[in-house]
Amino acid sequence: MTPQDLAKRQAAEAALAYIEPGEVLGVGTGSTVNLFIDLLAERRLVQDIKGAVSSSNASSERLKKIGVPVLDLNETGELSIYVDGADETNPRLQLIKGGGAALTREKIVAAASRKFVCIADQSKRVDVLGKFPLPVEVIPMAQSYVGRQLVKLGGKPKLRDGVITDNGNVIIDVHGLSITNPVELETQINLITGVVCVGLFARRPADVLILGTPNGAQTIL
Ligand code: ABF
Repeated sequence: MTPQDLAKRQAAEAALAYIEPGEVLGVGTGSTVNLFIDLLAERRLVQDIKGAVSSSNASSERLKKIGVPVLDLNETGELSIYVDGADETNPRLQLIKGGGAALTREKIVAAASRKFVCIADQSKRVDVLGKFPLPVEVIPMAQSYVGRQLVKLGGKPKLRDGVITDNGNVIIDVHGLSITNPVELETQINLITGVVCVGLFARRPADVLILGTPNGAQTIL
């Protein structure tokens, strides 16, 4: 395992403590979450959870493989916790997410969860969001129009080649941003016609951040 993978596993392991037995779990997407899912099986915790609401087809498949029932958010109602990764986090636990193209369902499940536990290796920690290109999910017919509006907001938009999301849309990655007011920018991009979802989790940041290092994990509230 590389030091970064070790750090991710440390964060994933620390997140196990937040599982509430008998509850439905919200489960995100990405390699850190994959380690979390694998640990559910390794530590024989599958029987402790009633089921999971997943943020992507990839995570759904991985959960089914270890015997966790994948449930429909419309049937479960509010969830106790949502465990997911991030591409960047600032000191206020505001995140950039969407590197895995699952941002829309991730944001939906996070919104429907009482506690969002973000698990990430320490390399994701930044002072100012934006070095990681900001993912925006867009209705295909609007990609050029949305691109022009993102330029007006100071970004350098680039269509993510060869990617269609689980919802059938495209992703525009916005480069060159230094996001000093994440809530304002999230609102501005949300208002652009044709935008489905922006990968800024600032209006609803993480409630707990578990930052993994190769030697352990630091929990930030
Ligand atoms: C997911 O976690 C995405 O929003 C984000 O891109 C990803 C981070 O990936 P990894 O855990 O593989 O670093 O929720």
